[in-house]
Amino acid sequence: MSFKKEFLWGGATAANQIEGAYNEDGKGLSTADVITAGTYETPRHITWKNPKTEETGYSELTFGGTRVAPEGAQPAILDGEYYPSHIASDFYHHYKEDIALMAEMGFKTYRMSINWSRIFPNGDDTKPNEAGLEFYDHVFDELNKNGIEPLVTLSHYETPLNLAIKYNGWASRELIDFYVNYARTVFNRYNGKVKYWLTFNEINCMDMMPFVAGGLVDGSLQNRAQGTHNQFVASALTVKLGHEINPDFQIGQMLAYSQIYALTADPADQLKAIQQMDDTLFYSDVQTGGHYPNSRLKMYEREGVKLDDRPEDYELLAKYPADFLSFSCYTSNVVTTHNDQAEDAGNLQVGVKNPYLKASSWGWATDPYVLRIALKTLTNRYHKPLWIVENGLGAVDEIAEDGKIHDDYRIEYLQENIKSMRDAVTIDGADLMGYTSWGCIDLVSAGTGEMKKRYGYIYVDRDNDGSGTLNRSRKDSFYWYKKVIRTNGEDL
Ligand code: BGP
Repeated sequence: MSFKKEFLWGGATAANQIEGAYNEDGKGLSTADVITAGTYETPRHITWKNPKTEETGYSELTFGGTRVAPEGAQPAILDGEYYPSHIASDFYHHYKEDIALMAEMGFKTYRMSINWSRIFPNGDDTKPNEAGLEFYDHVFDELNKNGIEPLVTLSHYETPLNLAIKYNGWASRELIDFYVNYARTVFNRYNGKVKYWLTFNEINCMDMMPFVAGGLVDGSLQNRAQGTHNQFVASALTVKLGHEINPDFQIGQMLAYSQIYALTADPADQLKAIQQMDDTLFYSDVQTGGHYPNSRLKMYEREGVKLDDRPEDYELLAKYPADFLSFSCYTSNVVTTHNDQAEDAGNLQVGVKNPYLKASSWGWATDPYVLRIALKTLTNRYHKPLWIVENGLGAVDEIAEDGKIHDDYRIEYLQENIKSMRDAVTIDGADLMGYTSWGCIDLVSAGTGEMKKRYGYIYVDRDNDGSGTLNRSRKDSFYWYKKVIRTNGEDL
């Protein structure tokens, strides 16, 4: 037997990419709701409206320490542009049907996020929005009825927009209290319904997408460093709080893991690869060990970054590490100092083309060893239980003449990746809690805002421009994954 009996097989999504219903039942706007082109970039402007005076306006997104919108104004959607998150896959109205399909596949767990802006529409409200809380009651009840254990991300690119506009997002220490208050509200409300939690999705992504991941209107290095520090502290406080509310809660940290290889044996390339891995692992180093590595402190010193920190921050970090370390991992990347030998990988991630690997249409290389290497690296460095909470292939799916989707390319990717993960467990002894592949139901891509970059076992009839019936159907990979779960990963 390769995987433990209670291994948690399932799939993963995020509220802003699947739910839709962006302004229903009292929900406020989140950072994701104002991304039109669906890129990680900060939008050019934010629109606002004063509910009392009806005055509306646009504000250029530059944040000079003052409010972007006038006092009393609220973020608002004013024009007719297309925002992918607004309807997305409409899980908000299809959740029963979707959970039934997950149950049919045999899911043991479902990773989802609570949309912070559904619970606290402005982020700094004194009272939560009851209708938002009720929606997740229904979702968790439905999951529990179907024997599916929820794994809930508290923050997955859903920072209330008001917090971005008013406080420059996570650059402000005030966000720590708002977030912990939100965590307290949902921990108390769903105590008994949810056991597994994640504090911040891909905590290391603030550098790449400061607005979406950190609510930073001004994403300078200083603000990104401070935003990250504030999220570390908020995460530790949340672990402390969660265990006080229910000692059985399992609260994890979450890292975007991409393996970096050196293109050549030139030590300069090797050093570059090590340095980039250190940049990624800095986040889990702090969240696990409680202190900043010297190389990071030196970099801050060189760049003139000054953290607004307190001695008690570090006590908290050391005392309340997460219970487990979860991570996303899709691909690997290559770096080199030899520009003449480098061929652009053509993807969102840093890097150079790997001559040994084939890549997806979006340039993400399929690496049959990456999960094993990731699990080995994280095990050796942290000795913690691990959970792969995102992995998968984004691809264009065509409907064949028989009306079905024959996604053998997806099955092939997943077979290679699950084999690699199985080797990490059986050969290297990684302590792996579960595997939730990304986008088990087709959803909006975070990187491009497209629907056509699909990851799902379940097809959703919706196109890039927002057309489509939203009907669900089973792809070939649906039946394949069902078999994988039934045999606990033995029959791939
Ligand atoms: C991760 C995010 C997810 C998801 C995934 C795939 O970074 O946590 O939200 O979207 O990447 O990326 P993309 O949607 O760009 O294909």
